[in-house]
Amino acid sequence: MSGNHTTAVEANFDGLPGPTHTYAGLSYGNVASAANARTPADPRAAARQGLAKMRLLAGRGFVQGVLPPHERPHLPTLRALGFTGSDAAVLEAAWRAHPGLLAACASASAMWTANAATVSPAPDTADGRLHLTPANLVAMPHRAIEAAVTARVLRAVFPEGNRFAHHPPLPAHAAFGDEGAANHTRLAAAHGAPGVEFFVYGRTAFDSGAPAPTRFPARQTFEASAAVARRHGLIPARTVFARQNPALIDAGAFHNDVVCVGSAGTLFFYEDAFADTPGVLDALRRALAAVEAELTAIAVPAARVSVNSAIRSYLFNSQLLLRPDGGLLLVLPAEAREDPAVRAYVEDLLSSGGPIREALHVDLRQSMRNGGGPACLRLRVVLTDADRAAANPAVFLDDALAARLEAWVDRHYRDRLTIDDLRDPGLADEGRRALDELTGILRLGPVYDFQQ
Ligand code: SUG
Repeated sequence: MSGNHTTAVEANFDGLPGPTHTYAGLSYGNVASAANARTPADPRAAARQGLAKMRLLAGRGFVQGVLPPHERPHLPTLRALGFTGSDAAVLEAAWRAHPGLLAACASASAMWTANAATVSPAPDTADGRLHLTPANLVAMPHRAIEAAVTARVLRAVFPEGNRFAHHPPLPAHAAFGDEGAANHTRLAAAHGAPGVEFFVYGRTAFDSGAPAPTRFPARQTFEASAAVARRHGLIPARTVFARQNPALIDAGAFHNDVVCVGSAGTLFFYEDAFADTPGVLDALRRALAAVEAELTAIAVPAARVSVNSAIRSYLFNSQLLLRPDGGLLLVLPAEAREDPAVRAYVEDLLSSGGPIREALHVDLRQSMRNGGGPACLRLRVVLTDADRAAANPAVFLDDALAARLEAWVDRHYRDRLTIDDLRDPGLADEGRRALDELTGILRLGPVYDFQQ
């Protein structure tokens, strides 16, 4: 480990599933979202499962933050679409126009904070500040409406100034489609050491010759990834771009984090994750050599785990956390224990003598049924001691905050919701009351439209 680095921690900021968590089949190319479309959801259980994961990891000594749900149904979007009158009239007219339209404006999808932003920590940037770009999420209408409030929330957590630099979302066009940290991985000898930033994209907008998926959409473009790297002031020799294997996007890997996760010097991935996997590993090795770090590449062979098992079990959508003793902890969804091939692979992995030494399985079934595993629910933010001191202290989870949030969920959330319920104006009122109280608990200030 090189000596010339500051002390830093990796904080995981989990999104809290919101009171309108539903299964609306909104994400074409996300097989879980399609498979569970229109089945009833349990928003209270979704939020409790998310909080239980946060509590577990905070209890293990990992720095855990919490990010709030967004206001849903989002009446300002519905009004911008031309629906007028009282909230009840707007909701009813939107429902009649198309239930899917109302469902898109009511989705609790902001819970998947791996898509909230791309974050480049201080040791990687030219000006030594932590840079954030909220993702524009233009590929899906229900997600594109997240960016504005995400930007406000991130500013309320990381005050702009000499520690934190906020960029606006990229221009809202498919050529610059940006899905945030789900397609971004940071590798480094230690959290506080200079690192390598690894961007994975699904297609190029200005090079029609490059193979693209044929069945499902590639949400992230090279142009978006390159723009984020430029704005964040990343060092080119320590930045690697890779094209995702289009066949895997067509099999349901709608983000790179469905087939790959990395932490410290370890990259854990499906063997065919990239269009040119040997080339990607070479580029990562060279870039890591520039910061005196080494790559441990753990490729899971198709002969051990089929693509379908990988995607159904969400083996790779796990969190890879660096323990104080240098070992890595893999936080997997419970579904990974239920697939015999995946379960056997993980057992072998833990006894192989490699860097991944421990596995924890967590029940996130409510989120998983929409294609969101442990890794989707969290945004990683490497914070130096000075950054940590400058961040909003009220969003870091300890037992007291966890208990307060659990009680808040129990007070405000329903335990059953179908998309038919989304037109109930009472649900919109309940949501605003809950979020108003939450901004007080997390000391965020007025981040929602209804508070402006
Ligand atoms: O964007 N699902 C999300 C899941 C996001 C997972 N994030 C990461 N892989 N990092 C999506 O596809 C489904 C909502 C619905 O169908 O109701 C949804 O938006």
